[in-house]
Amino acid sequence: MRIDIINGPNLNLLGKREPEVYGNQTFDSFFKDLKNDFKTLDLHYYQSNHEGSLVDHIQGIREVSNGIVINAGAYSHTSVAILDALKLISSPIIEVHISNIYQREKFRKESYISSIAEGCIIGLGLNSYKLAIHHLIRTN
Ligand code: CA2
Repeated sequence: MRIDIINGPNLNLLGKREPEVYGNQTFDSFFKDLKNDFKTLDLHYYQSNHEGSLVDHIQGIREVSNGIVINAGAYSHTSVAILDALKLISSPIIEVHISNIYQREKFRKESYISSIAEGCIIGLGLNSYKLAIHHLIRTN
């Protein structure tokens, strides 16, 4: 089973800035832990700060991915282009956020991606990703 984790802008800074909001583990270190926890999965990770690159990546994995875990970062709240790319995916999509976007500024409370996600896991730190993967394994 192939699962693709996709992170949007600024998530490359995880563990390096704002630890009070986003924790102190880098995503690279977390991804190593994930690969160890889910040894039987074909787990892939992609991060970009660029909207078009994220769209290209989503199009590229369309026919090979069995499940997508996406944190589009700030693009969650703005990007119709990423929404449209995700709409072309037939495998399940889980939206995740590290912080609880409902406890933050008003502009973070809406996500374009939520409308097409099978489910959303929000505010549980990096554990949001792990729970999403557990769900994909159990249900698909
Ligand atoms: O809580 C989340 O996962 C967010 O998707 C993170 C985005 C934010 O724009 C969303 O509203 C909620 C921002 C990611 C910024 O990541 C940083 C990580 C470390 C230091 C600075 C920024």
